[in-house]
Amino acid sequence: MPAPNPKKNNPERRIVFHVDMDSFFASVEVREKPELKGQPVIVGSDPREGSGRGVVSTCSYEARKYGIHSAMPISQAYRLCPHAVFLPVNMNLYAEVSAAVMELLRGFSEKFQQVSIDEAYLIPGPEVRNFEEAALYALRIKDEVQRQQRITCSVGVGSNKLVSKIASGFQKPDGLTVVRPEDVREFLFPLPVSKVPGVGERTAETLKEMGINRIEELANCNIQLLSERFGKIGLRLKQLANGLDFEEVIEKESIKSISRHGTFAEDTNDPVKISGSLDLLIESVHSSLLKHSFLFKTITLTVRFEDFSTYTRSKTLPIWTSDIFVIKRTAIQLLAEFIGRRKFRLVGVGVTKLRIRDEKQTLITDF
Ligand code: TTP
Ligand code: MG
Repeated sequence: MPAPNPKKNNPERRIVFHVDMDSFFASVEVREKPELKGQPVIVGSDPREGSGRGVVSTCSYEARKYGIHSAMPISQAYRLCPHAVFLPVNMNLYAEVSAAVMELLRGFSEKFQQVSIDEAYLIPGPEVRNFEEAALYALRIKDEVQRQQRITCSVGVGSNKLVSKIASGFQKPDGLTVVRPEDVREFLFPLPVSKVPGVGERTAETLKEMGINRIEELANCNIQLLSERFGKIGLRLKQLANGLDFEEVIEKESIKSISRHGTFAEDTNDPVKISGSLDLLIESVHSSLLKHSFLFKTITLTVRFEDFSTYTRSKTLPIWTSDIFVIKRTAIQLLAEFIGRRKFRLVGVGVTKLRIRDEKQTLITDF
C-alpha cells in the first residue's frame, strides 16, 4: 500500500514555491554584456539626456540605490543617475530567456503556474515532504537557474500562494525565504499592507484613512468595518492578512480554449434572437478570460442548423487582446454569412491561441 500523503487534500499542509527573477530585464542585459556587472543599469525608453517621455521598465540593484524603480519617468531616472547605463527594451530576448527559465522550473514541479514574464508558482512532487526539504529544494532551483541561465532569482516558500509570494520578495536579490505554517503571522504582521498582493495604492490609502498601516492591523480589523468600505473584498483582505489563501496553483497552459455554446429552445432564424444569444455567450467567454487573466488571438464561431449540419468560422487577429468588443464585432462579422432562411439549432463562440496577460507589461508600452 502506498504511504499516505499528508499534504493531499489538506491546504494547510501544502508547500508552495514562488520564484521571481531579480531585476529581470536588467539581469538579462548584464548577462549579455558582462562588462556592465556592478554598474547602475536602467532598461526603459530613451532618456534623451533628461527630456525623454517614457518610463523605466526595470533597473539593476545598483541603480535602485539611487531611488530608481520600475514605472518611474525615465527623465527622473536620468536626473537621479545620469551616469547610469541606459538600455532600450529588448523584449524578444527577455521572452526567450523567460521561456527557458519557465521550462526549467516546470521540471521541478508537479504543478506549475507562470504568472508573469519572470515569476511562477510551483508545487514540487511528493519527494519534498517538509519545510526543511523544501529549503534544500529551493536552493537546488536557484542553483539550476544560475547555472543554466546565468541570472539570479529569489524564492519564497510557504503553505500557500500568498505567503510564498510575499516571501520571495522578502530578501531580494538572490534571496530564499522559507515561512513555516506556524510562523506565518509572525512573518506577515509587521509588514505594510501594501505587501498583500492586490492591495494597490488606492486600497492602501483607504486603509490608511482607517488607521490601518500594517498587516497585523488589517488582520485584526473588524470585518464589519472592512465590508462597509470594501464590500466582498473586505473579507478577502482580512483572510489574506491572517495568512489564509486557498487558491490553487493552476496549470493555465493546459487551458487551450474557452468556449460557450447554446441550443435554442426552438430553432430560429431571427437575427435579433441569434445575436442576442451570441452576446450572452460572449459575455460568459469574456468573464472567463478575465478570471484567468488570458489574452487571445483567435475567435471561432460555431453554427448548427436545424438539420444538424455544423459550420465553424475563425478569425485570427494581428494582436493579443481580451477586449469584449473585439469578440463581439468579430463574431457578428463571422455570423453574417449564416443569417438567412435556414434556422439555427445552436450557436457557439470560443477563443483560442491563449496566453497569460502579463500585468507588468501594460506599463512598458509607454516608450
Ligand atoms: P518585476 O519582477 O516586478 O521586477 P524585476 O524582476 O525587474 O525586479 P525584482 O528583483 O524586484 O523582481 O518585473 C519583471 C520584469 O517586468 C521587469 O524586469 C521589467 C518588467 N516590468 C516593466 O516593464 N514595468 C514595470 O512597471 C514592472 C513592475 C516590471
Ligand atoms: Mg522580478
